[in-house]
Amino acid sequence: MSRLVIVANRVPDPKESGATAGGLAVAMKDALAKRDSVWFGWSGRTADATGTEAALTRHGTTTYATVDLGHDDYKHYYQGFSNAALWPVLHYRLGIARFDRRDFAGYQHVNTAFAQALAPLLQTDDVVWIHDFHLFLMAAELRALGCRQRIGFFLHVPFPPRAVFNGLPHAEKLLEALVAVDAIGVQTEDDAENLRGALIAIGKGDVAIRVGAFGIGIDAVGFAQLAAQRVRSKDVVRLQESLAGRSLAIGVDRLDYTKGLPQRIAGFGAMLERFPRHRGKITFLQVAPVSRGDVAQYRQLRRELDEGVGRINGQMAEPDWAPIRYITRAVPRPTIAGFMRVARIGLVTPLRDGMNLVAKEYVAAQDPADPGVLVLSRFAGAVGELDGALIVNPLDPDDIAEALDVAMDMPADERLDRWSRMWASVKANSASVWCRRFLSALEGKEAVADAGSSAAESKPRRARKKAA
Ligand code: ADQ
Repeated sequence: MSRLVIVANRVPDPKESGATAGGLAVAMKDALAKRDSVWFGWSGRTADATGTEAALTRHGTTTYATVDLGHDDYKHYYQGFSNAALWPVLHYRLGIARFDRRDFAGYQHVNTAFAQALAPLLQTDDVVWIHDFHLFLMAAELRALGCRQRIGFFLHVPFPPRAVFNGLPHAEKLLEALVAVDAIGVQTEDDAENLRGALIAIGKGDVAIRVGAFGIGIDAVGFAQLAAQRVRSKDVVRLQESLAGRSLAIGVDRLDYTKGLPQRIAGFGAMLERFPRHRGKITFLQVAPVSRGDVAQYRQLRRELDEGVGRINGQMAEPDWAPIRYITRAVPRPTIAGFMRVARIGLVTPLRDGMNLVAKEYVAAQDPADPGVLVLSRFAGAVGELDGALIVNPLDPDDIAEALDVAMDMPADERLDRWSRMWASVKANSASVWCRRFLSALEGKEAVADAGSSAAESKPRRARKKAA
């Protein structure tokens, strides 16, 4: 079997595996275990200049190949173009994006340097899978160095309509670089349509047909087991005792302006205002560790949340009850799984999200005998797979308030019915299924449009309709 070469901005810590690891490392676990592989990317450290020669360490069947980022590149490629320009634009937030030509130059420089460091490590029949928005240009840079391997690109975040994306200076350069990619994956059919539209508009219809929707999943069974085990752990028992019989609502996010946190806090406050019978009956725990704290928009968000939480707690709290508990420290993943299991309500209300794995993790964490209710944003990619959730507009605190009221009163049989549908879907679209589907398209075993998850899901649905 050919080697799999994964390229991502960050390389995971090889010591963190299985249930404790997060995100991409979990999603790639099966594929990595089965074949010889290389994981290439930034070491997480900065140096005087970005390295063009990777440091190698081997763990099991995987070689971890990392380069340091130069201080200037950290500023322009990472903080600048990736996080302050591309991230907001891809999340439909053109208005808060910040552009600087030096940032784009840094972005180009790092994509080139990464290609230079990776090219000498590649073998003829390797399959290269590049991840996410930091590395739009890298496939083209590899081709320029003569690399002929099959190259895939997966975008974990949304792709907005063309009119929004084109507001980004150099938008066309990013699209043109995708000519070098054999299979392009995005999370949902909407993202795929948007990206195809943008490519067709610049005369790249031949590239547009390489775009497919591959919704990412989680290690559903693994996360369910983790939650079931951790429910008896000291931290979870302590949390439960502190609730003194009250219901728990939980939110778990990186502290990011795409996650809709101020609106969620306002929605919780509106629920207590409009439905006062729930006062003193529910506690909302929001875990939101600071991320990208050195980017200006993130510092402002933090202040806004501190104020919002303070205001609601100040107005509503009783001597023996505070409505909101808000933690900006990191909480270990197994503990989060246990917290999710005891939470009657999972609040997942991003303003825009590629997929949102927290929604799926909340479903997986539930006790099948007494599952909780998921309140989910209509703008999360996960909404297409989780039709048992209470779907809300995350921009409307009153809509969130009404969903919370419904969730608080939902009878057990309805909770079970909604959860069972969602659990079946989360299990069926697991991380390993996602990985297999994308690799099957990338390795040319299936056309991209057929291998995509949305295509795979809609086929049986159409068939069922016909039979009926
Ligand atoms: P993220 O924006 O990071 O990911 P998400 O998918 O929700 O968003 O979470 C990734 C992981 O981080 C989850 O496994 C979650 O449990 C963990 N996590 C988040 N907050 C945490 C916290 N407070 N404490 C501990 N763990 C926490 C990007 C895209 C998403 C897309 C994913 C995967 O923005 O849309 O779903 O990639 O493709």
